[in-house]
Amino acid sequence: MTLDLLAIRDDLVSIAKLLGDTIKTKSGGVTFEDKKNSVDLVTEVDKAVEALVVEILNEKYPDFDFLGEETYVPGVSVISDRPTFIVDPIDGTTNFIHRFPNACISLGLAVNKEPVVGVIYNPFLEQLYSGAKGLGSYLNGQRLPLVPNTRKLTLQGSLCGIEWGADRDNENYRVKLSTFDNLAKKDGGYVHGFRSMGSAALNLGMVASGAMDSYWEGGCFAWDVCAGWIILSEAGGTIVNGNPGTDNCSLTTRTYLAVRGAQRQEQTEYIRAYKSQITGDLDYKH
Ligand code: 2AM
Ligand code: CA
Ligand code: CA
Ligand code: CA
Repeated sequence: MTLDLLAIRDDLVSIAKLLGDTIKTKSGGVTFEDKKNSVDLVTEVDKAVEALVVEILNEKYPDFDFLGEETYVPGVSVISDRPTFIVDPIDGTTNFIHRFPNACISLGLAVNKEPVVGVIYNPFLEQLYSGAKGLGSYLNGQRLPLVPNTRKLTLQGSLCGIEWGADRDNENYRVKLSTFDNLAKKDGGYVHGFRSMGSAALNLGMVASGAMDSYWEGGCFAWDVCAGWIILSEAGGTIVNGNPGTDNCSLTTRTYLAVRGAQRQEQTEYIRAYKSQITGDLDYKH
């Protein structure tokens, strides 16, 4: 089956804009419930937006599979080799609840379990990231990366995206904190700083644009990374397994290290240096 990736991308852009407006409209005084614990939150808007995405995509692409955060059934939902839309209706729900304007809808398409189209839209700041395999990636129509990669990519002096995650009472969290501590210190590389913006998808967009040099995360699901993955790779960036000693990653990986576009050798060295500071495996299971 040959897919028209450009047409699919444009359809996803229309959906993202339409439902992005819905997300923005409903952002005042929204009520939320706990999902897994008191910092893993979900709102009616997350669920309603996912239902609308399913309805629109089913109509236009009845033969494609679908995987979304709010309809995911652990142990039942799997990603097949068939064309599969992989959707996070709101990425950055905590931001959405707090009205911190860094939340988005993230719409991806994977074929043979590989991301091939991605659209990420932050309706609060009107940032639209899009990308399709072999066709480049864009932020509001501007080709990514936004500036040529003339600044050398090195761990020392880099700006690193991080998130705290919703699991804060286990070994993974201690690995995260001690790794941040290492990276902040001289022998670990003296990074310029850390940024924790609260949306995995938008973090990948920022690494794609060159606004951040890297983003390391444990606990991701396919819907957190599918769209951002293709946007990043079309911008010359790369994404690998974020555990020490393991580089290959797929949409079922839970821990990632994404780095911006740069010479291949610089990327390889950055990944090696970053991983040498990680103090253990972020052992998240599906
Ligand atoms: P969400 O808003 O769709 O739930 C914020 O820390 C970022 O991490 C968001 O992209 C959030 O997605 C995602 N996230 C949620 N739970 C997580 C977890 N347990 N581990 C890692 N990331 C998580
Ligand atoms: Ca969530
Ligand atoms: Ca998410
Ligand atoms: Ca979500």
